[in-house]
Amino acid sequence: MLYEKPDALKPPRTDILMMTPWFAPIVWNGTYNIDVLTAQFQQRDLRIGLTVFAIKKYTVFVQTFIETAEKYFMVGHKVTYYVFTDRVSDIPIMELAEGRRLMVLRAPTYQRWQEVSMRRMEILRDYSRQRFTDEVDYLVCVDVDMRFNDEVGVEILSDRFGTLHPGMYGVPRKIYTYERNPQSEAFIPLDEGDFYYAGGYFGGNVEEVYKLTSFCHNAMMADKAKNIEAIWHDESYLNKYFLYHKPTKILSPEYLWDDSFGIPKFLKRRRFVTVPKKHNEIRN
Ligand code: UD2
Repeated sequence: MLYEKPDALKPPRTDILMMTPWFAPIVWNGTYNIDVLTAQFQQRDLRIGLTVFAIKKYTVFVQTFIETAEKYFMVGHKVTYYVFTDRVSDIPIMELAEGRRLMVLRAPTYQRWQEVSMRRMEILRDYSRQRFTDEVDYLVCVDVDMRFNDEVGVEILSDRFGTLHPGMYGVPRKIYTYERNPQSEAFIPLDEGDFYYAGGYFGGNVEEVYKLTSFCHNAMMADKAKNIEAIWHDESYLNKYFLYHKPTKILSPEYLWDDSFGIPKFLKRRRFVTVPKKHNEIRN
């Protein structure tokens, strides 16, 4: 394979942080060679699971989600879509490319949207123990009210990865909307924290996703027993987990963008973007 050699004295980009202080790469366009990475991953013949939850009215997002994933997500690799839903008959039957399959799995309905969002951790934990482990090597766990808009490939995969929140990549630590109640299991003091990670995009190998989701679910249950719910629900517990179990790779906001934030200069690609929704209508 022919490609330009890396230069030890010339970083490919200087406008963004490419590496954390604990040596986890931050994935930005222009910092990696997808052909080299793909060749490495193909040698390992890896299988990737993409999980989403479409509970109640959120089933409306599934078609666009999968259609755009077929175009951009891990093209050429073995992909299983796991769609968790309480409305199985609402999930469209869709034609998928070779090597890709769709599993529609039943999930409970919770009344409050916050509960729906948080309980994803419990369900992912259970499936990581019982099923995912036999079927896939890596899991990518995302929100459903999203569409792929550009390529997302094996550059994202790592043992344990999180994504920089599109609204908080450049702000001081004290602005991070971590849970600040010391009684909560999600509590992070003002002088701690690396990044603010988005609840809507994390993953890793099945064992690591099991540990992450297990921690988050247990922490939520411990808080529930104390009548506490963290400020940003599952996202708050995820941030707590990543503080003490640092991601081995971090995805830049290219991988989770919201066009209402505009398009800053450093953002060369918008690979996965939110689909605008009317919160009150869709959540109730
Ligand atoms: C943010 C996070 C989300 C979660 C939430 C917690 C991003 C992009 N999103 O999203 O991951 O941490 O904050 O407050 O970082 N859902 C249903 N049916 C419902 C309600 C929710 O299926 O009735 C599922 C669905 O997969 C949805 C997800 O839960 O994508 C998160 O809910 P949301 O998108 O309404 O929450 P949002 O936008 O505040």
